[in-house]
Amino acid sequence: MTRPAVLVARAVFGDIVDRLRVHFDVEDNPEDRIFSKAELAAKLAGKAGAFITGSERIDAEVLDANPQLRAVCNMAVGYNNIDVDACNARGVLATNTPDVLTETTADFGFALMMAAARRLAESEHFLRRGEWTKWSYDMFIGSDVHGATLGILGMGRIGQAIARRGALGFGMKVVYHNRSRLAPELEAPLGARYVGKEQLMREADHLVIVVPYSAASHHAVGSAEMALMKPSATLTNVARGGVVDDAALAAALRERRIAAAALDVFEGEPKVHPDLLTVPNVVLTPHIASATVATRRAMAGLAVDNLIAALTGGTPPTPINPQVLAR
Ligand code: 8YV
Repeated sequence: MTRPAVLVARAVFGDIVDRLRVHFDVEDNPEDRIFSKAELAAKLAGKAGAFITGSERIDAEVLDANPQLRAVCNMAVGYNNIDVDACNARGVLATNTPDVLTETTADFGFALMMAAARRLAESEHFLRRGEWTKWSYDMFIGSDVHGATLGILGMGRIGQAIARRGALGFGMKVVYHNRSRLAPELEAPLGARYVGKEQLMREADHLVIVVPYSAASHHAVGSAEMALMKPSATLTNVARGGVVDDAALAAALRERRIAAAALDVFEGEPKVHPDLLTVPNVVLTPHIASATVATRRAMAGLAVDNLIAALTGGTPPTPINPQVLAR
């Protein structure tokens, strides 16, 4: 019997890819080229499944070019790179990697928020430029994190983990906005208060955005929302580029309509809006919130578990569209 073939679309831990070789003929990409859409469709020819990351877009065209494809397994919790409706229509299973990155991503979101509040990157750049010649009372004066109001947009697993850090570790008051309100037993230990989006913008000293990207969340935070924020407030985005209007944010930062921002994700990344590169009061990191050895290995391992189960008659642990399995 011939073994199913799978594509591993990006370079990833060799020992974890080796687990696929036990079951499948694996075409991998150790040189880590980013495939164009046409190349991706061509690479998928003859493949029953694919290990993908956020840089591979799986849409109707790619699926139609590959009617043999049965599973696409994303090494990411966010899956806006996958057209799930198109997968459903063609019976293709899609999987993601929830849970394993929650705490790591929350650590980084909290670190970014603190860096923005306390002007960490801006002051470090100043020091490296050799501009530190004397102490002064207001040099890189910022705002407190402890005791401040933490505003969370998107109170899913990662939002709740950031709220836990703020409430339990830093004595922060937590306000949040989400599609739906949390159960009282989840709100209570955090002292978390559900508010409308506008109120969230008005009340937050430190706004952290953790909402998944979709057509509905495109530019959920734009100039109108920023206009409601306190001039002393900070904005942190660890969700997806496109949830924040980056051009509007750069303008708000330049004009000091808000105090500072920290971004791990960008519209059209790895390109970064040029205006963000020239405003000093923003911390910029290259989409690394989940980047610890343990977590990236856990994410890769879970994507591999999903792919093996999907193609060997097992039960994939974290399907996005489990209804496909029932067919
Ligand atoms: C990934 C992420 O590193 O999981 C997600 O949704 O944004 C990151 O953890 C990235 O998407 C690579 O696939």
